[in-house]
Amino acid sequence: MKSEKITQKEEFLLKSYELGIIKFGNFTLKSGIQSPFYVDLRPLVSSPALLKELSGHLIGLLEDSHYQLICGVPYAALPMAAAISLEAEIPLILKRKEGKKYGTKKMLEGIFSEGQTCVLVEDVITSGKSLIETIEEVEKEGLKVNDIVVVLDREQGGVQLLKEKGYTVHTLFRIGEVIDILYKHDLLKQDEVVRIQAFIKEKFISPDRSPRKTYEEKLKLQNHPIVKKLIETALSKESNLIASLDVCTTQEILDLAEKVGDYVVAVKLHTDIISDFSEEYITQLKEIAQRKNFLLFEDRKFGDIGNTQQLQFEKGVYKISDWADLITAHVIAGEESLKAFGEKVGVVTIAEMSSKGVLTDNNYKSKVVEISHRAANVVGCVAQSKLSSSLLLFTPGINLRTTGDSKGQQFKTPGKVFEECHTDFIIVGRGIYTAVHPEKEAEIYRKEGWNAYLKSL
Ligand code: S5P
Repeated sequence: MKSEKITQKEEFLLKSYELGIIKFGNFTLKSGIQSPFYVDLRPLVSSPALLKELSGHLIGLLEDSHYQLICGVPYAALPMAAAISLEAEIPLILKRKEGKKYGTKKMLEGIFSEGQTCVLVEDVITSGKSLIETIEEVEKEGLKVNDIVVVLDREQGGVQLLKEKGYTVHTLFRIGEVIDILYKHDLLKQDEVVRIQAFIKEKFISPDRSPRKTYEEKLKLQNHPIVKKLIETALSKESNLIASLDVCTTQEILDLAEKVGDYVVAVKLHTDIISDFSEEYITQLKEIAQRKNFLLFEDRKFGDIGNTQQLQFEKGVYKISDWADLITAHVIAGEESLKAFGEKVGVVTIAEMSSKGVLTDNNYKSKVVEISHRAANVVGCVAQSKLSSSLLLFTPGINLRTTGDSKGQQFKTPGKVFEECHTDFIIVGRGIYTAVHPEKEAEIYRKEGWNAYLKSL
């Protein structure tokens, strides 16, 4: 041993280590990531003495916190939460992993009342995603969550994510600390320590540093016909450019569509800014779209209850459902509101906006993404940061010549969004339609976007 002083916490770790709670070697995690260590705290239930000791340590971490209830994240943390409850004499509530399909359909079991404060117990935190799900379900029942107590932090960004959301996270051990203790007690060799530390450093706050998926791979992840058409167009034109033609007369739109049509996969429109809309214009636009092989994307940003959205989509002057291949929609009115659009059109949800001071924070974005995964008609999201790879990411706020406007818009370059966010499609408005030669500028953006995509692979 390299030092004589041994704390109670260290002693606890060494005894737990003997139970096999952490193993070193090469492990493939559930996420597909190769890890040099594997942590499983479940063997602790086989030692009542250690479980009791653990609850003492965890209660110690919560010394300055106020809580009226304890809840464990299923399943591994359930016995830990129970042990804390017995030791601290504070009632436990049980969270189900799946809702009951009969009877009360409750997600939480036990006696509690709205407004009570509940501390959450987790065994290991990695990305923090399963904790966030549990917090949401507990908060949905009217309980308040301020503190979370975690036995082991794998140091992959989960604690930071929760802190950003305003929660206080108390961790008994960080993985780096565990490595240090085991090394100090000659249970790990130096080369293993170096390898593990490099892994921790590499994975920190980048749980999804996996390489981006190619358009061909993305094609296989979704079977919506619009995705197929969009990606096939992208591949055949070597373009990921969507031109946003935010001009106010039909003639300007038709002229621009002729000029930029060869370089884009879609033309995005705000039909409600057009002063002379007509069915004839739609017929002409559709003809250009077919001839030049691009899709029509109506950026209506629907944001009402399902019934109203359906009327806005199908009726009125614009009859969007008759001609749009893609539409944008907020999910502010909840998942079911998306049913208004049927399954023919490709819905792109607004998960995160490009302008300054947006209210679409990480929490909002993650809920939109979750819903978008489930909704059959959603093909992707508008966002400014990475999404899961099974959804297409559309990124507006792109400009090669300026960084913003006077009304809050913030611009990035195609290179930046492909590198940082693994964007699939860039949306360019003023960068193209205000140019002296929109067709030349469209070709520049097409090339920039395609090269940025290739570079990001
Ligand atoms: O977050 C967003 C979402 C969208 S769809 N930020 C955006 O700018 N948009 C749209 O993209 C916006 O309504 C406009 O039509 C286009 C960007 O235009 P630009 O002129 O700022 O490039």
